[in-house]
Amino acid sequence: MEIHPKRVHARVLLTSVFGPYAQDDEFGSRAINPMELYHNQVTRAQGSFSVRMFHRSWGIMLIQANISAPCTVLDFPTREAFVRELTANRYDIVGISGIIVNVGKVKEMCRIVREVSPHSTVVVGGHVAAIPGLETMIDADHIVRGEGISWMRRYLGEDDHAPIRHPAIVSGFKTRIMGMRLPQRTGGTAATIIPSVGCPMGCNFCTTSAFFGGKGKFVNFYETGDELFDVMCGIESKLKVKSFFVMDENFLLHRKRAMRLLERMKQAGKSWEFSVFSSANAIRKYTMRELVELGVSWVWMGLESPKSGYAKLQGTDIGQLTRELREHGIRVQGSTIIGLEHHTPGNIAGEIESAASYQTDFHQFMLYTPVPGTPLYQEMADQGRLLPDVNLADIHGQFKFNFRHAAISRDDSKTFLDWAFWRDFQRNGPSLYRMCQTMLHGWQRYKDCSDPRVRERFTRQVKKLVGAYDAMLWVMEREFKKVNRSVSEQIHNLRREVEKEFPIVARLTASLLGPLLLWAARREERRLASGRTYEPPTIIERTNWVSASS
Ligand code: B12
Ligand code: SF4
Repeated sequence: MEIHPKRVHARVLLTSVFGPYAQDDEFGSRAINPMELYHNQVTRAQGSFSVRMFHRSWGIMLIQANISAPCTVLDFPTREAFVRELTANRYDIVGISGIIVNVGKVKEMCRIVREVSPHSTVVVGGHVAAIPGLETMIDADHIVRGEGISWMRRYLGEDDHAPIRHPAIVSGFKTRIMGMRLPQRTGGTAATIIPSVGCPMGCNFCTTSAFFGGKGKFVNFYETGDELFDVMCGIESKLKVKSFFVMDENFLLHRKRAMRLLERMKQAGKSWEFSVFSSANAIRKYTMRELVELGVSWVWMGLESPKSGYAKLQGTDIGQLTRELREHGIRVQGSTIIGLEHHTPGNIAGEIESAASYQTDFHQFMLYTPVPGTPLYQEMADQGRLLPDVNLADIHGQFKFNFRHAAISRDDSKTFLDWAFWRDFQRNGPSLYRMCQTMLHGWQRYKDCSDPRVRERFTRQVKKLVGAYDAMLWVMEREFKKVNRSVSEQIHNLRREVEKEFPIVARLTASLLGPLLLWAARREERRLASGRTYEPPTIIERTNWVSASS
């Protein structure tokens, strides 16, 4: 492979695509695609109860941490900030990270580099690279498919097999709930850990699996539980966290690694907690006790559909699994696909109803979507079922079908998707309420647990429940009467249960903080109704920079 002539002395700029994001524009921004995970695809129908926060662009942060060249990460720039950075510093390499929906922005950024920094080598990476024929659509020198750390190390003449250094990443920032910005306390937000990329299960629609090799393949950054434990200890002491968002498509699938991590945690008395992604069959490899001891407190699980034939669901009673997890204090985020091949206008309402009946804490709904680079895309292309003229910016599963479905029209696909989000909210109440319910169950079950690490974890959680969360319940109980009176009564009962456990503190916070939150939530509803959106700030971080200026 070609190596950059300046090797590790090359000056590198790594950038995400430019904003603003939550508005329709000619570069592919879409109002329905804000840079907010939950509000984009999970709690978007929940109004002021939606959980809103931003996440950094972890791919480029990881690359930056693993090269010794002078490097700037520019996250969430505006076009002006991008031009300013390019002209203020002479960059040898400009690396642009994007996903498929952002191809229009990637194209524009390549154009800008050629115009204002013509000596720079342009490298494009991230999921946008999965678009067939991308080289004819954008003006880049290198398009990198798959894992980027090893590519960048090779390009700079560094050892691409060197151990991966994990940056200390605060998982989310500028969190906003019920119209209030939560304070960003040190250690108050989980750290992101990325043990691997890709997933060996290879479901036909899955873009993350396909991008890193597909079925049977994935790239492990940390092979063993010992390595992971050491990385987490480092991050625990840097960020003062006990909670980790484990960004690994199927963390629990690697049982040996997880169990070794647990062993080390027990030896060191670590009361950590983990938010993980996992398939149902991987969860089933563990007993509830093992999951609880490991600190799994939130699990994102693909449910797809009761009638789908995906291997990861086989032999699992999803309703029972969800109930069981929640009873053990593990919050469940389900993910259901709308518009699978067997769906019809006649059966889709029933499928949505059964998804909502699982009563997960959070529920993501996505349209069945052939995304370029996946086996499903190829299949649809071979069958001539891809719809022509669908803008790449609209192929992401939160808008309308990009293929001809046997029974459901493109316009109806959006109606069903929107209905699914609404029905889950209206039937089960705000996710914040459901989460409180799970937290209380966990605490009631484990407050006297023989393992002090587990006791400590649930005590930590319940402190939040007794404080601000109880005040939120007070507001939700009032506001939800308008949506579903019976859910409002259930919220009332939960509040009574919390107050029974903690009579003085809970009542006090609800009565002091509740009215303020109610006012803020109503103000937020008015703002949202008038079209208010939120954008992440531009962030600039430099590494190895002293040597760059000398
Ligand atoms: C965090 C996240 C977000 C964050 C945004 C973070 C950000 N600052 O951009 C939020 C929640 C806001 C978000 C939003 C959306 N997301 Co998103 N997101 C993710 C998620 C869960 C993790 C990304 C991540 O950090 N992975 C770990 C890092 C290490 O991997 P990586 O980013 O792929 O980076 C590696 C390589 O790609 C490569 N690389 C990356 N950049 C570069 C740059 C260069 C120069 C080089 C050489 C290499 C390189 O090297 C890295 C290390 O190996 C992924 C799923 C996943 N598991 O990856 C989806 C994912 C990226 N999102 C996706 C989508 C579709 C969306 C949305 C459209 C929402 C939706 N409808 O689904 C919006 C778009 C928002 C917008 N306006 O741009 C899809 C992309 C599909 C595709 N093929 O393009 C993914 C893959 C999820 C999925 N399976 O559908 N997302
Ligand atoms: S189990 Fe999940 S992450 Fe793995 S291939 Fe299937 S959809 Fe993708």
